[in-house]
Amino acid sequence: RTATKSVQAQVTALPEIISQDGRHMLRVDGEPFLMLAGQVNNSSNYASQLPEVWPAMDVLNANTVMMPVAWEQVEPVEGEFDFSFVDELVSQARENDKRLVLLWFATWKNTAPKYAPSWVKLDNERFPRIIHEDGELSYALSPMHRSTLEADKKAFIELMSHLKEIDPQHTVIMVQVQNESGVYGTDRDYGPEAQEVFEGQVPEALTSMRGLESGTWQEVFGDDAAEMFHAWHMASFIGEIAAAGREVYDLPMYTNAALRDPFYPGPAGGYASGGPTDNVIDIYLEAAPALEFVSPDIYMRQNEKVEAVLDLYATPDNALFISEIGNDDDYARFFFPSMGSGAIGFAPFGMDYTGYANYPLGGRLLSPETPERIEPFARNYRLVAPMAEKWAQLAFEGPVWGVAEPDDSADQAIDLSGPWSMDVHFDQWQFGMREWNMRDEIAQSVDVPEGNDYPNGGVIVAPLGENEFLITGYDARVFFGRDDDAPEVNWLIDTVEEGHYDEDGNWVMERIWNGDQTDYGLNFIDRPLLLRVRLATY
Ligand code: N0T
Repeated sequence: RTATKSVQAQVTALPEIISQDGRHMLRVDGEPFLMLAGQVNNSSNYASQLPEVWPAMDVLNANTVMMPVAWEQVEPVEGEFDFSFVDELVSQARENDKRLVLLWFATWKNTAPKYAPSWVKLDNERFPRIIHEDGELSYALSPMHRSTLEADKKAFIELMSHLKEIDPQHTVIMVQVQNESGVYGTDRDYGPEAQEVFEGQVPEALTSMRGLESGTWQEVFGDDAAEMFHAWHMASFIGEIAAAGREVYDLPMYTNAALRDPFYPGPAGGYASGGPTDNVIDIYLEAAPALEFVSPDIYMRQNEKVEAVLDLYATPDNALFISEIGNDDDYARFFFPSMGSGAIGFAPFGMDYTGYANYPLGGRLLSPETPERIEPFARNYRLVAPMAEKWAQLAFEGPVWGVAEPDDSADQAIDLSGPWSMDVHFDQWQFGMREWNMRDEIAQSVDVPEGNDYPNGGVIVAPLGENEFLITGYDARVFFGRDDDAPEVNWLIDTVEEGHYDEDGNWVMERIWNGDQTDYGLNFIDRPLLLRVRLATY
């Protein structure tokens, strides 16, 4: 179906992010599109490695593959461009029925210029590095030099012009500009050119956006001056490249963040200073209007931290895209709160068989012999893929909600009369999750569910109309109640329908749940189930 659709829509609408009432949606070929994505390992961007990519992405059930395109690979000699890898990639993606997000690894990749061509990264005169306050030379290139910006921009324009030519059907749906920018080890460039700018006035656009008085960086931002200065100039640099690329070929563009700890960030430079961390998202959006959003790369395994990150990056101004998340088992459950935060996509990192694993950031080595290491992510995509378009539409039109199994679900599983582990309020109704990891004892059992080796459950909910909800998930028992603030009335579960959406987005009922299936909560186990629940008062 995707194939037919994309053929019909050839040369029609460009992929785009649309926003309305503070919610966002990606549209591809004019239709809502949820990126059930996977990102490859860093050095998988060569034709020799592609055979190790597609099979892993198929096991993942991914509809989108995120792939680097390195500056060093497309412009090894200044002014001589080679896009043969891009051509091969795009054609193989079509054969494998995948969309692509290209990652422009250039001036900054994990803050370093390692993916810049040698003629760039070895020429410190023409492409100056950052200088620390004590005069030490940083490994990272400075954003303060036009020569660097112009060189990167020129290559990026070539890439986008080439794409426009070879990809009328929009196999490539989005482009990431740079990768985890910022700098470690210092908070800004203290070189003479940078210092001069630092001593000048903060741009009016920035002070007025933040509602601040004008003045020098030091006057306006005090202790945060260095980081704010660096963020503004990094964002302006990246934004100018994105704008130039979009001018030739207007695909949605974004840049991604090496996160700082949402609760205990510590000083800038300990985390990537000047990158799109949570404290400067607004600066990026202001200085780089050509970027649609900035995205979090999640390598935190605690529910509380991930929830905090989702809240920080899912805002009325910033569409949420999980551009990277660790591919170890226990990260998979964060798919649910991501969807519940209105994410336009989700991408575990390192999803190929090229022989590298970023454990302990992510999981252990993937190979065709270890499909069970992909399965926690694959089963989530299997669950949502049949309703992906519907979900993207619902999340665009109204509130949706999602939750992951807690870090230690054993606590939540024990006490049947105990409090709900988490709850959510929609209008006059309240939902609760309890008893994660149910397997063999489901209905009336008061036994402690056996649980799994790692937390993996989750639930998503979307209201369909008044008193009606769409619910799906895994390994969780869902309860209902009246909202504490709602008037007390008699109520019941009117109907619970199990079903699916057909190709035209119409609901197809398969059966009605009742009796034991609804008397003890709605039980989601380890198989895909989609329920439509109607609550009523009497
Ligand atoms: C990521 C990946 C790749 C809580 C690491 C993560 C990818 C880049 N960087 O495998 O290199 O290209 O975007 C940085 C994680 C920082 C540590 C956070 C500890």
